[in-house]
Amino acid sequence: MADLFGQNQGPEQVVRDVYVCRQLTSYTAMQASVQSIHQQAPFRFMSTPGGKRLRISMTNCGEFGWVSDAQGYRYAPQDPTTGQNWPAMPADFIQLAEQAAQACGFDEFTPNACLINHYLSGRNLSAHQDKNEPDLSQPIVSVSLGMSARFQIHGDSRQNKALEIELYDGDVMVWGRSARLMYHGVKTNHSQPHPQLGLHRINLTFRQV
Ligand code: MD3
Ligand code: FE
Repeated sequence: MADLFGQNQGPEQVVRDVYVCRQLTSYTAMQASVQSIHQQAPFRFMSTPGGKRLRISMTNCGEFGWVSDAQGYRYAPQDPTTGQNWPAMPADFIQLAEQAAQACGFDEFTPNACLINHYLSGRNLSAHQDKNEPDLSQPIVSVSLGMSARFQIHGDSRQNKALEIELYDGDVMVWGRSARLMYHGVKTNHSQPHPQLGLHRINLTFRQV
């Protein structure tokens, strides 16, 4: 869409194959869709295969959702807490994800899974790789909403010193190709409150699975 970057500088490459598009959207713009998903499939704390409760609550929309339990990590068409299909991916989500991917040089991206994470201030996501997706030639698109957070990009080992980038409401990250399997994490302990969401952060990650 012609106006997508009209008010905006366009994508900035932070490291090879990792892009940030600042202020591409906002919680205000995405709020209705987020709330509708939350009504159908509430945020919940999933458990790791080892039985630990995750510190960040999650839900999903789209054809498949990311699920973690005693059986392991996987993408599943149904919400295990309701037995229902995950809520459909809203049109504004799809449009945002595809346009951000295209602007960063990923033309073929059509997400069919969207994992939605909810953070309270002080909750962190420890360094990990996203490798449950079958086609690693496809990027992931991440949309930050609400309070700010510090992203940590460790590269090919979680032992590496992280490159840090602060993300604010409406910032969109796209990564793929050589960066697709990089270790990454999120810290929220120094976050700035958001005018509407306060010390809450919601992150959408769009994936093709
Ligand atoms: C990988 N979520 O759900 S993606 C996840 O803020 C997850 O909730 C993050 O990691 C969150 O699996 C958003 C973060 C991300 C950002 C930059 C990267 C992953 C990256 C750069 C390279 C590789
Ligand atoms: Fe991740």
